[in-house]
Amino acid sequence: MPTPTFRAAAGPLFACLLALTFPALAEAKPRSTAADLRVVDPEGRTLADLTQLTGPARIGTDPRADCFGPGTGGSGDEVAVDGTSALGQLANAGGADRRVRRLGITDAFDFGLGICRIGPAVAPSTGYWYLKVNHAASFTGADQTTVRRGDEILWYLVEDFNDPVPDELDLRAPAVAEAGEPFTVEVTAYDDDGDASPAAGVEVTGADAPTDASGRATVTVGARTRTLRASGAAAITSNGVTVCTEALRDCPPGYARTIGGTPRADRIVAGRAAEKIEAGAGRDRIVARRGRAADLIDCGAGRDRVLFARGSGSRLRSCERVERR
Ligand SMILES: [Ca+2]
Ligand SMILES: [Ca+2]
Repeated sequence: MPTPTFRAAAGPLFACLLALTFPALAEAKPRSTAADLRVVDPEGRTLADLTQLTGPARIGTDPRADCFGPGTGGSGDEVAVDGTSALGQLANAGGADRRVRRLGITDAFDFGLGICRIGPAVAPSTGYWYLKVNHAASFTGADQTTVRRGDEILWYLVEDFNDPVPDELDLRAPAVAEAGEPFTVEVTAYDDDGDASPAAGVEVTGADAPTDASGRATVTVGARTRTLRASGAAAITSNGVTVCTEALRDCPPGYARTIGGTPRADRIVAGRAAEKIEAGAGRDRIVARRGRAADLIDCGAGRDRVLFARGSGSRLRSCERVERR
């Protein structure tokens, strides 16, 4: 039986002891920050793939979360989760993506919270939720793994801890392409340590053949938009890249990426792509003035302020104060 989300005994326990012994070394004030989040189940289904702000959360532990063995279910008590942690990010993601809203967490262990369920995917007694930060395995529990701005967080449900951990696929593709015209995409495989290599022989949505030895494939998209992913046997399905085949100004607002806020006041800065922003409750401030792509901005409850580019075609909802520049 593995310890909750931990990969080895000495490393996490040591890290845990350090954290307990030297709390002053921990980052001072928790602050909301944006990082990428992806959750993939063993069938290769993507349960979440967005940019999600971190933030403090309270999670009800679940007596049925006993994937670590009989008697390891949660107490049913609510626990406070550090906002800068991977678990804090995950708990907030449920606001923007209902597929990962339900979490099965146990507080049966002294050294950290254990995770059995994310959305519909439940760890069997032989498996565990594998957590990677910037493509490398995390050796601390999810409630102790710090998420920093721009990090790439990946959760993958390993069904059998006796099997080698699959490589993670990472897809690079353009956000716009000519309809019916072939273009090149590139797939990288990251191992458990985060070491990168070209992903040869994997499938990519819309590709005429699997990737070559350099990890490249030729893809053609006929529809207005199509989400591409790379997948392969014994590999963790890649991030999705949605390609639009029209001029950027005619592409659907928010098609390229979702950014999820927290129920508190957030400062959300959109990039150049067409982003769908779900700010959530709280007094949010949203800055979306970069690029010409149209964003889809839901400011949510609370008195929110948005600054966006004139002529971008962005669509707004529940935004009380609007400035165009
Ligand atoms: Ca918010
Ligand atoms: Ca509002």
